[in-house]
Amino acid sequence: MAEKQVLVTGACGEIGQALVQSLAKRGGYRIFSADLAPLPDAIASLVDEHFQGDLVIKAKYFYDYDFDVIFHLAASLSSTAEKSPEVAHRINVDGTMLLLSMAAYRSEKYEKEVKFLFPSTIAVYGFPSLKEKTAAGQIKENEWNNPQTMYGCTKLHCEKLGLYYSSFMGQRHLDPNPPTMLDFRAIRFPGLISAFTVPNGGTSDYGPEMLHAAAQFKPYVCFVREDTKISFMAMQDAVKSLLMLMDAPHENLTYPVYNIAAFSLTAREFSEWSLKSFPEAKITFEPNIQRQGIVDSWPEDLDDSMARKEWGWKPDYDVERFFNEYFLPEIRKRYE
Ligand code: AKB
Repeated sequence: MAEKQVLVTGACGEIGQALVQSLAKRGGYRIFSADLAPLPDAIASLVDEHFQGDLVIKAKYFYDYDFDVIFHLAASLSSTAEKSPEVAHRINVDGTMLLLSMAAYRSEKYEKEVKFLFPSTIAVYGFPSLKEKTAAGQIKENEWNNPQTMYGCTKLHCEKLGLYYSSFMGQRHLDPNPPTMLDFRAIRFPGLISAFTVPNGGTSDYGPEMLHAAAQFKPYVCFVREDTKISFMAMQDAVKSLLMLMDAPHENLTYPVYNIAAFSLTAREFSEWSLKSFPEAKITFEPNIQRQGIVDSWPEDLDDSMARKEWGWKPDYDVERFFNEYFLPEIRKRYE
């Protein structure tokens, strides 16, 4: 069977590196990548061609390529985006628009299915206060879509653009013989944790930062309150979900934007797990008002029943398995 051509933007980021490794392990793909940075050693040999530079400028080159699948991971994350909202808008929205219109054009012109996988986020949700957040508990995809960050606004907007290009452009859904269109699918990710990479620029970063610091016996000052609670997931589960959604039959997907969830933890519980595993760890809490505000607007937990029902989603790692079978053994090896 011919190899599928896959483009991964943001390939040097945390999800990007883990995804490229999983695609290479699966086999059957020619992998193209794009990122501002050069490819790290961990994935350099797995990629056929790397486009290094600003995606908004590079996107025009992709018209000459025949991608079957695009994983558009490049984005400015929540904390970085609050520092320069206009720059984040350019990266997150302009970059996505250019890729979507390229993929839609190629789909239609060559009557070919192009799958477009988009990582969205819990930042598309927004609660006016902690009272509503705590009362809401697990929330569904269509609830509380009131983002309070530039990152959340741009991700929610891009979800809608993806739906426009895949379903409605030119009102073609009304056409009795609609032309082939790109196939847009999105997952709203919780905070992700990898034992191999450390996050940068996000606000859920306190979880993984604390654990990586504890494993190196470095003191860690946590930038949110101890009672802060949001949803988290192992990086392997995040990558698994992207591959599962890529493989899911189109007709099973009623609305292609899905929550997924694995476990929900407070910052205090993170510190307890850290201290249990690394008793010398030194963790203190000094909330930063802006970053605290961001996570206070995000849900404590997500209802992922649509993903479970429509494409069989189920995480491999609950909190116990995450720590005992993945994170702690790997992190000990890494920092030993
Ligand atoms: C962030 O903190 O910005 C991201 C996210 C939750 O989408 N990790």
